[in-house]
Order: sequence, then C-alpha cells, then structure tokens
Amino acid sequence: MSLWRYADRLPVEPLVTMGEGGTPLVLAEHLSELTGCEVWLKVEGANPTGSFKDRGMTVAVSAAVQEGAEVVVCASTGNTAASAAAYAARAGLRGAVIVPEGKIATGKLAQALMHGARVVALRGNFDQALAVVRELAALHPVSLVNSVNEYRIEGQKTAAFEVVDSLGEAPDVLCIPVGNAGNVTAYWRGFSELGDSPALHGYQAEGAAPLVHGAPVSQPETVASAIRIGNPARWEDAMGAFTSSRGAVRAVSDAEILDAYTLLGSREGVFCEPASAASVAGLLKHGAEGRVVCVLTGHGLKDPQTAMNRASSVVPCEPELAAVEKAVLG
Ligand code: AN7
Repeated sequence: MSLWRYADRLPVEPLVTMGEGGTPLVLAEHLSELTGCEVWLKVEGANPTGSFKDRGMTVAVSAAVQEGAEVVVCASTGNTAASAAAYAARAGLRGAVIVPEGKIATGKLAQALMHGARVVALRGNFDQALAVVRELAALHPVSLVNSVNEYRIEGQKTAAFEVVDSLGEAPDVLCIPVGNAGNVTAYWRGFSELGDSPALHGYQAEGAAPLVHGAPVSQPETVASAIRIGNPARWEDAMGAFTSSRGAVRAVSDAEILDAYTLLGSREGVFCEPASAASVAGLLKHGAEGRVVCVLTGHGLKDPQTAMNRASSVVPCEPELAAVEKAVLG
C-alpha cells in the first residue's frame, strides 16, 4: 500500500503518484548476530525510481500541479534528479535538473535523461548547484523540489509512520545516512507527530561531514556520491533532531561504507547504493542497543561502476559440460 494511506496527514491530494512508499522492512539476521541488536532494514530502493526521494516527490509535484507550475527544477547528487524527472514526466511538466559534472552515478543520469528532463552538468559541486537553483527559483516561476521544499519533508515523514506501523512501536535506534539532511528532518517530524521517537543516529562520510565538524566543507569528497554534500540545507533542523531524540551525528570512512555495502549484498541479500550503506557502517562502528532500524535509502543498481569495482570478476567458460561443471562447482 502506498504512502497515500496517510493522506489525512499530508497537505495535498495525490495528483501525481505511482505507488511510492510501502517499502519492505526486512529483518537482518546476520547483522543482528554481529551487533547483538535486533536489526531491521528499511529498503527504500524499492520505491518507483529506486530511492526514498519518491516519497517527497509525489507530494511536492502534486503541490506543484495544484499551484499551476509548469517547470520543476532541482539540484541533485543523483536520486533527486531521477525522481524529479520521473514525476515531472508523469505530470506533463518540464523537468530540469542540475548535477555536479562527472559526479553522479550512471544509472541516475540514464534515468533523468529517459524521463526527458533537461540535465545540466554544472562545473561545480552539489552545494554550488543548490545555491544557484535557489537563486533561479527566486527569479523565475519554477517549482524548486529540493528538500528545502516543505512538501518534500511532509512526504518523507511517512517512512517513520511505516516503521512504527510495521514494528508496532518506534524502534530504540534509527540509523540513517545524512547528506543535505532533509531525510533525518523528515523522520524526526514523522516520529514526533506520533509522539514516539527512536534515538536518531546520523552518519556522514568522513570527507563530507560538516555536521560532525560543525562547519561547512568546501570540497567534500567520498565514494558515496549521494552524500557528497558540504553545506546541508537542513542543518539546523537536523541538529535539532539529533539533540531532541538523544541521538548523534557521526562520521564513517569510505572503507567502512564499502565494507558495509559488500556485507549487505553478500550476507543479507540486499543491494543498496554506497551512501545507503553508511547507516550500517555506522551501526557496525559505533554499536547500538535494542531494536535498530537502518534506513537503506537507495538501490544499488544506481551505481554499477562502484559495484563492479568492488565485486569479484565474472568466470569465462567454454560451452561444454565439463567446462561448465568446473566453472560452477570447481
Ligand atoms: C541514497 O539526490 O541529495 O540527508 O540530490 O540519494 O536527505 O540529503 C541525495 C541524498 C542518502 C541523503 N541516501 O539524504 C540528491 C541527494 C541517498 C541519497 C541521501 C541521499 P538527505
């Protein structure tokens, strides 16, 4: 069932929707054994365009349509671009996405282009792209669908509702990757509306950890391209969420992220993108107690290159039984 089952807690009608939300919450047996916690994975890669962004985009684009917008724009590290492009296409609006040149994963570029969006490769990073689209939106009648848009947060808060509905109560801890900090803001809003919140444990990549250092990072770097963000737009909201929930924001290294990414694929059967694995990397590094939900924000198919760099190579084989026996069973 889609997130629109919570329509009474959302600010618009579902004008543009394709079954977003209602994603699986999967018990992670191997991770539970490793950590001594009861670990659950919220598999957000199961959304229509492969990430949690669709939760916010269905609400934001429904609002844009209601307001008579003709153009939808965003800055993006990949997932927002694909999601905005898809929902704009479905709504019959023009979509334009600004991405950091050479820094977004192949799958997302293909998606945004297939949905007919204008894809603009900015010679700069995400933070510069966001600053410039904010200026653009102040001057022109375009609908800005980054998470500075309140409708995005409203849609994304439904993930917290789903977690509580699945478990019967809030977990003790929720581990979540943090980039522009919209999602942790949304989970906090959702749990707050229910009056039952876990401790929110946010994780940033070491080379892109402004909230951990308490200062913007001018040249963020990480293998987790989705969270290569140096100056989060939802800074104050996110810090409020960590403090109020008695949680924390911490950093994990690229090596730790890639180890968690590999473990999720090979032991839990869940292929997420590197940024998503930051939540599990953080849990493994810093530990937790009780019942823990790790949010896996996006699908691994976004970024085949990182997967292929990481995984073992394919086995070449002649078309004969003996060769196949050796290749398969040897
Ligand atoms: C898979 O698409 O910022 O802290 O432009 O794609 O709410 O920003 C993506 C962010 C985590 C961080 N995991 O969420 C974008 C973009 C994945 C993501 C995040 C993103 P926020």
